[in-house]
Formats: sequence, structure tokens, C-alpha cells
Amino acid sequence: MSIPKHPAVSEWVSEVERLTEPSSVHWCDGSDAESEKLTSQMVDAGTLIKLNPKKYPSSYLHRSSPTDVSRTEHLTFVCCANKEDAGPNNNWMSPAEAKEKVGRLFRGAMRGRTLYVIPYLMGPAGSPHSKAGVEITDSPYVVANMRIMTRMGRAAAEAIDAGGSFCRGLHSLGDLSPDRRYILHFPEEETIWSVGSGYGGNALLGKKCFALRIASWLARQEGWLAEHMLILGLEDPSGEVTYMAAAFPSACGKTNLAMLAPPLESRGYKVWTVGDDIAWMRPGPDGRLWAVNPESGFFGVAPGTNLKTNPNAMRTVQKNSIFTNVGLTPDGCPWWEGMDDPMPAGTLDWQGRTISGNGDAQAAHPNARYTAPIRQCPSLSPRWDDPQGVPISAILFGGRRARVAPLVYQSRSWPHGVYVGASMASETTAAATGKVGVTRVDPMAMLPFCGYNMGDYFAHWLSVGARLSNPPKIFHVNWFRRDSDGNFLWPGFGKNVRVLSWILGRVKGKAKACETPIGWVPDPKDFNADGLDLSPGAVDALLAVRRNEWSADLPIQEEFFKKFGDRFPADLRDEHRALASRLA
Ligand code: GTP
Ligand code: SPV
Ligand code: MN
Repeated sequence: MSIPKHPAVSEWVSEVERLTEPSSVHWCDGSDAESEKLTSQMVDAGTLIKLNPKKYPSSYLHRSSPTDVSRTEHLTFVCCANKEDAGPNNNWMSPAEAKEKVGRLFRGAMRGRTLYVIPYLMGPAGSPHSKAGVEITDSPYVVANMRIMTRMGRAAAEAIDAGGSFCRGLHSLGDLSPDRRYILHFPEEETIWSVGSGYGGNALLGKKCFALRIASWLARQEGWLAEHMLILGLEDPSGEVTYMAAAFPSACGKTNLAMLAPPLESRGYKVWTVGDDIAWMRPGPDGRLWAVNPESGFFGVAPGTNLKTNPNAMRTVQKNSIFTNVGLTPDGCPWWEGMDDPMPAGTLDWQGRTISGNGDAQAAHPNARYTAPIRQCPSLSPRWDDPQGVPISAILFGGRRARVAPLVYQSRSWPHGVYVGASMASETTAAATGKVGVTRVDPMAMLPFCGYNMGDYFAHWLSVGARLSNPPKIFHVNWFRRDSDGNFLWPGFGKNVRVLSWILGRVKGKAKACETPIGWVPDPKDFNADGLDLSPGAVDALLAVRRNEWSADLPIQEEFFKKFGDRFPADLRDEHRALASRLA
């Protein structure tokens, strides 16, 4: 059966029906027939535009409301009983106030609309890592995206009926006004309320809301980690595959690294994609950390994606995909800045407007996205759906930093690695509403997604490490260091395999490194830069650890850590002091 029978689901659906007063109710079974019907209804309603079926079979363009194009962190709340448990990293509202205030926005919100019930599973079927959810929404676009991003249908129904427990996610487009938009999390009730946005992370509730904010809360109680991380397998020339997870903030390169296609000169290395955005990781009985990707699709940044930067993504999105806020060419194809071919004349921008000839008009919104099934990815790992997960040997933290952080360095120990993650900083991007390019401390790339007090989160990371007899080695990478003219020093993308192979060498105890105050850095003399066509001195500049820049970062970190008061772990305070004294 593809629809859950558990009375807890039908009781909750009835309750929501009474609140939102939809004109009809549709229980999603995840079938092809259902998808075809919903899609054609959306085409008729203008919610989707069918793309050229010869070039992009079964693919569609969606144009969102122009004020609803990215996550809205200032409208995102954690509503737990005790404000301190949400921490200074979250906006907080009391559960009672939240239900009163936002309950009003849900009252009658689905009048004249269909209420869709989406049972879904996050993680492989039959896996101890996996968790079920039900999203109720009045957006058929959300249904179509959830069908790609999660396991809908039988696997979900079976998991819900077997356990009876599931995350409740209530979503309504409301009137799409940012003034009446709230994304609320009730971790103590495993419940999400989202109203006023149809955009990705605000509306596909299995993704950031459940798989990160609610799941991180549950993970702390249950002894595991829910992280904003890609998972990849790096195959070396002998054929052995080593798994790595990497946390970079939104629009900072997870999808690109997860699908990395090594250039010819790195013959023998290959990257296998397990996941590109979220990792659920647990200590295994063997003392290693095991990870699954809870998702089953990609919701990836379109601009900048092309056959050179990410050929695997370009092939993944060739069919059965939804493009949101990209341009539309006259022959019915999606187009975005940085695509391989120049923009064809007559291309419409992401709002459907003719593009004026003055040269600075943008076809795609900078946060335009594609939604595509993971099974279509040419580099898909044969173990992506393994119920056991994959064992992680290295964790990479990374940010977008024009200065300070070298191309790569290795932490000295697990606690030092946790400190490296806790103190990482990155320049903001278009993935969230607000100013772009502002450097902020974004620990483990989880600042917008940690569903509880980050001081407790750091302590939890330390305690998980203490339970691992064979913990992953922790590294930091930065593809975005610039020279004095503002150019990137590092070519990035496929070339990042050079950094991965150094990391692999460190994991295996083979690669050489130099000790610096911040940790272990490759020796510029043996870093393989052959054939990279770097400017003179680039390798030294990429790997340089400049004491003055690092020392200038310390007070910014201190100010951030201070916000957590007593909840900030003493061990990380010690790591911070030790770094300061090594730098002095
Ligand atoms: P979310 O889906 O928002 O969580 O982002 P993500 O971390 O998956 O980011 P993604 O891989 O989509 O990268 C977004 C942006 O970073 C794009 O503009 C890419 O072109 C750029 N980017 C990715 N990798 C590199 C790299 O190695 N070097 C440079 N210079 N840019 C990169
Ligand atoms: C991100 O912003 O980190 C994303 C896109 O991966 S969203 O689903 O909107 O969160
Ligand atoms: Mn993300």
C-alpha cells in the first residue's frame, strides 16, 4: 500500500482540514500517474511551463513570486518551551505564542485549494538511520519537488505504519507575502509550520526544516549528527573508495564537490556521489562514523553550472527536472548565467520579461535552482541507497573566504577539528535573503540550520567524537582565496581533486605536511600543481598561513563564542586559547 493507514496520520489530516478549510483533499501515493496528472494541472494553471521535450524531456520551468526566491532566516523560528534551548543562533517564539499568532494565518488558508498529504521517508528504506515525515501542503509545486527530493509512496507508508511516528509538517502558500511569512519549528512535538513561502528550504519541509533543524534536535537526544554536508566516495588509482563528508555554507560548493569530475591529468581518481546537501551520521559498532544521505534528489544552484564546472550536474538535469527562476530561451530551454553557450536572443528572464539589451540584465535569479532525481546522476555511488550508510574517513569544513584561510589544512585532533568547524567563517550568498558577501561566523555551515543552542551542539560534537575509536580526520578547505587584484587564486571545480587526493594521503598516513599554528598544511614544495597553469607564487599564496590575518580573526570568534555563555564547551575555549598562543 502506498498510503499510510496509521490513525495518527488521518487524525492529524482531519484536524488540519478543520483549520485550513480546503475544498478537497488529495493523499499522494507517489505514482507516475499521479505525477502526470498534477503536472498537467500545473501547466494549465501556469504554475509550470513545459520545456522543449526534445532537449529537456519531462522537464518544467517554475517562476516563483519575485519576493519569494530564497530562504528567509529572519522569519525562521525555533519554538521550544525554553528560550535558552533554542540559543542565540535561533529566533525564538514560545510554542503558545507561535500557535496563536501563526494559527491565525492558517485559519481558512486553503479555501478554494486542494490540500495534499505527502507521506515521505528521509533515508534508505529499511535503514536504522531513516525517519518518516508527512507534509501537508496546498502547493502542487511542493508535491512535485518533494517527489524528487524524498522517497514518497510505499517506502514512506510502510515506515509510518510500522512505527506510528513521523514529523508533522504543515505548509501553506498563504498569500506569499513576506509580511505574513513564518517558518516555525516545534522540536518537542516534531512539528513544522510554514506559511507564506513556496521557496525550496522554506517549503520543502523534508529538507532544511526536518532533515536539519528538527533532526539535529533529535540527533542530540539520540546520539548522532544531522549535518549540512555532502557525502562523496573518492576512488584512488588502486580502486579503493574512501568516503568523505563536507560542510560548506549555502551556495559555497557542496553540489560541485559531490559531483566532481576529475580532469584527465588526475587519471585514476574518481568521485562517487552519495549526497550533495545533508548527511545523517551515526557512530557504528566498529567505532567509525557512518553516514546516509536522507534525500533522493538535488535542489542545486543553477547559475555557474556548465559542462566544464560540473558536467555531472548538467547531465543529471537533462530530463525529469524542475527549474525554478531560470531564464527561458525562445526554443523552450532553460538558461542561466555561466551556462556553456551565450544567451540566445529573445531569452526571457526569470520573471518572464524580455531582457533589455543594456548588458547588465540577469536572465536567471542568482539563487535559481534545479530539482533533479539523484538516480540520474552519472557519478552516483552504488552505495547511495545503502541502508547501512558509508563509513566516513574525513570531514571537510569549508567557507568562502577571500583571505585568511589557506586552500587546505588538517586539524590536530578531533577536539581541535571541532574548534576549526566552530570557528569557520564564510561570505554570505544569494541562497538566503539579505546582503551578499558579508563575512560571518557560520559554524559547521549550520548557523541557519542548527535547531538548538549551538553551545550544546558543539558539546555534542565533542561527545560524538569521544565515542569513536576510529574518528574521521578533520580538514578545512577554501576554494575562494583571492589575489590582491581580486582574482581567485585557485581554479577550483574539477581541480579540487588535487586537494582531495592530499586529504586521502593524510587519511592513509602517506602525504607529507608542514606544521603551522593552525594545523597541518601541504608543503608547497610537494603540492602537485603541474598543469594547473597557476600564476607565479600562487601555490605559496594559496597555502600561506599569515599570523597577522589569523590573529585579527580571533576577536571576531571570541565575540561569537561569548554569546553562548556557559553553554560554550570549556574544551573549545581551551582550543581557542591554544591557537592564540601558537599564533603569538
Ligand atoms: P546549497 O545547495 O545552497 O547548500 O549550496 P552548495 O554548497 O551545494 O553550492 P554549489 O555547489 O551549488 O555552489 C554554488 C556556487 O559556488 C556556484 O556559483 C559555483 O559556481 C560556485 N563554486 C562551486 N565550487 C567552486 C570552486 O571550486 N571554485 C569556485 N571559484 N567557485 C565554486
Ligand atoms: C541552502 O540554502 O543551503 C539550500 C537550498 O540547499 S534550500 O533548500 O533553500 O535550503
Ligand atoms: Mn544547502
